[in-house]
Amino acid sequence: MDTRRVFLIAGTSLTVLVAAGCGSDDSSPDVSATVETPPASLETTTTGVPVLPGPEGAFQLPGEGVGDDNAFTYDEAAVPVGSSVNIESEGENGRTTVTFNATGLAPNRDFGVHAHTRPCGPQPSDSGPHYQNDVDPAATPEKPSSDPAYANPQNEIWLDVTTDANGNAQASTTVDWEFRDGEANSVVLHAQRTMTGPGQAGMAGDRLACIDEDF
Ligand SMILES: [Cu+2]
Repeated sequence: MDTRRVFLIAGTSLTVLVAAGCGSDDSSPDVSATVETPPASLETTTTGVPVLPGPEGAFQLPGEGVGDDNAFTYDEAAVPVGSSVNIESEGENGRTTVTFNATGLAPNRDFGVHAHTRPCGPQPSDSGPHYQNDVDPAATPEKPSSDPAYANPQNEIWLDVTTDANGNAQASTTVDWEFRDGEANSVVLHAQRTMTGPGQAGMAGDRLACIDEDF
C-alpha cells in the first residue's frame, strides 16, 4: 500500500514537471498536449545546435513568438492558440506544388488561404499583398491587385479550405511557375473563401492568422 501510494505521488509529480517543462505558454495548460513534442525533441538534441522543432506552425499570439518562424493568430476563435498549420512547397521543372495541412482550427468553417509576399508581423497587414507570378502593374500598396487577370489561382497560390468537425483541413495547388527567391514569405488565413469577380478578385475578408513560410 505504502509503496503504491508513493509511486502514485511520484507519478503525479512527474506529470506536473513535464507540464511545467512545456510551459512556454504557461497561461494555457489545456494546450500542453499540442506542445509535448518540442521538449522531447530538444532533449535528444545534444549537439548544442538548437533545432527548433514542433513550434513551427503552432499559432501563437503576436509577441509570444519563438525563433524566426512566426505563426500568429489574430482571431483566437477561428484560429486558436496551439492550432497548427503545416505547409510544404515543392518547385521543379517550372512547376510548383504547395500543400496545406491544418489541425485544430475552428470546425466546419471556410478559410481563404494564400501565399503572401512579406513575413508575418504583429499586425495582420504586415504580411503584405499576395505573391503573384505575373505582377499586376495596376496594383499599389494602398490598392492591391483585384483584377481577375492577375488575382487568380493560376497566378497566385490559393489554398482555400473548409475545416471538418475537428477543425482539420487539407488543400493542395499546383501552378505552372516557380517562386522568385525570397519574394514569398508567408501564408495567410482569411475569414472567407477567396472571391473571383472583377474589383474583388483575391479578397477573402479579414486576416485571421499568418504563418511564416520561406518559399
Ligand atoms: Cu491573402
